[in-house]
Amino acid sequence: MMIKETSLRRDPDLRGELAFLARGCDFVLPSRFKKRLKSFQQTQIQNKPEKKPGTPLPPTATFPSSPRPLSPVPHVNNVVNAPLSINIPRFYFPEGLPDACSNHEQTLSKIETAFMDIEDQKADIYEMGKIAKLCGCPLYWKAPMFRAAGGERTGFVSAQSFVAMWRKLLNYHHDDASKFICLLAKPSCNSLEQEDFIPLLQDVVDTHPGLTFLKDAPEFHSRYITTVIQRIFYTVNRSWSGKITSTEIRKSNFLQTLALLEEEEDINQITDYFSYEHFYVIYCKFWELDSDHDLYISQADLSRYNDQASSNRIIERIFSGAVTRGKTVQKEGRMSYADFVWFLISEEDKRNPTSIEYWFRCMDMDGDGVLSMYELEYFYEEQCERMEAMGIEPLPFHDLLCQMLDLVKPASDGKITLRDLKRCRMAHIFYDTFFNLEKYLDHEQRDPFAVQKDVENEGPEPSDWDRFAAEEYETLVAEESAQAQFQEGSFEDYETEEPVSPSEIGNKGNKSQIVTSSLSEKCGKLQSVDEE
Ligand SMILES: [Ca+2]
Ligand SMILES: [Ca+2]
Repeated sequence: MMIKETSLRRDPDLRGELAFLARGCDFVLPSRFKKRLKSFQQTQIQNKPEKKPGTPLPPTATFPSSPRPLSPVPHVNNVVNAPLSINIPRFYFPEGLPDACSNHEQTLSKIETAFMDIEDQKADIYEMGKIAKLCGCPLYWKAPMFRAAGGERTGFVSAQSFVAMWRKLLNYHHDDASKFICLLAKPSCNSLEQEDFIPLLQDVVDTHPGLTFLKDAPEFHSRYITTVIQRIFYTVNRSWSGKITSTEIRKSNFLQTLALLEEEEDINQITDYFSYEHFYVIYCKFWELDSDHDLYISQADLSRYNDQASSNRIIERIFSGAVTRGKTVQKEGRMSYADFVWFLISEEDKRNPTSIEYWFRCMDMDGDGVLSMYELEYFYEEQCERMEAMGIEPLPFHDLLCQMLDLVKPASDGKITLRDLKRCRMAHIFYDTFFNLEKYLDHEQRDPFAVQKDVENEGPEPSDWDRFAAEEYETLVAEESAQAQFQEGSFEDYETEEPVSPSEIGNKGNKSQIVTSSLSEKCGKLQSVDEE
């Protein structure tokens, strides 16, 4: 307890200012949001034109514009069973299912009419919001649409260039995921890299009502954007390739969540990807470790996380480049803020599929795709040493191994695979046993039946990450108000019981100037994180 308090006081200024920015948003339990998202997704599905999987699809000939070949099946069967192959309808639509019912020309003429109402028929980024809605797209597609129509170069988009761009897009891209990739990706690319999200997210920062308080703190824009990009890739890029495909977008909830942004004014209710509170927690955790504030942390810095709960051996593995993109970590022995986002979510939510993969990569030291006994023993050794130092008698490795094999029930004897760990739904307990002593001892003290119950109760429950972020946020804000009370005098207003609404910040005269100028001071020294 003592240690935590001192570490939190290390940089009270930034902590205080960040908290100040974040306050004023009503705290909402993630479970409530989950329910909301679910009902929203259901209405989205209901609103979409019916696409029954059983309904025979129109023959390809109806869509001469499609550049994609037919499914390979007819070619394979050509010789052996030609008549049958003719009857197989096309079923592979990488650009989405073409929708014969929608009248593109009607939409395009509506867009042209809308441009007539705009001065000089030139739409700026704000007018583009209306155009996006006319196109049947979520509001926050406006920045990518604006860019795709060449608006970045001239500062506006003409009816002609927009209609030409949109007509071409409609011809080749039939569902939201395919259209979205086409709008954001670099020319002739069919997947999205991290930087492709920047214009969209900058527009969210600039125009979302839940982030207006960030207007006076441009230094924080890139931190927030970096965080959101990492969270998007963490969740959506299931292949770890660094490139998000339309299939990955379709399988994720990203587009639904993005659409939800225009309905929900409180960004903190959108706990997936966008929550400012989640950003705040991640950034504060990093700030605590990054003592010289150059936005990189060393192996020694990272090992201080959560009172040295993680073993040195696992931290060494993280720094060996097992789970990080690019060569910064390996070459210079330092971890960037972006990499820290992955670490933190993985550490605090070991049930998440990406987290299971993250730790598997760390523990699989020889990279053969299985965790062998010698790898388990290597990590358990350090746990034993630590327990002995604390006066706890550790379980002999052999007994522990029996326990773990019983927990994971690997398909093949003595070899634990990624699939085994995902299937057993106990990966969090397995991993903590090998490299997080604090959490291992916690699990040990819990009733094993309670653990089982946890697993059975899965469903609308918030994830371990959502729970962690919510608890940490409350702690951080409570500490910040205690700090504010301590620093009375020039900060009198901070003592009010009610959290200050971010919208009020702009009207606070001198005090807001203190906050933003001191914030700028802190940030001026830091380099932009999104340059990596
Ligand atoms: Ca540093
Ligand atoms: Ca191995």
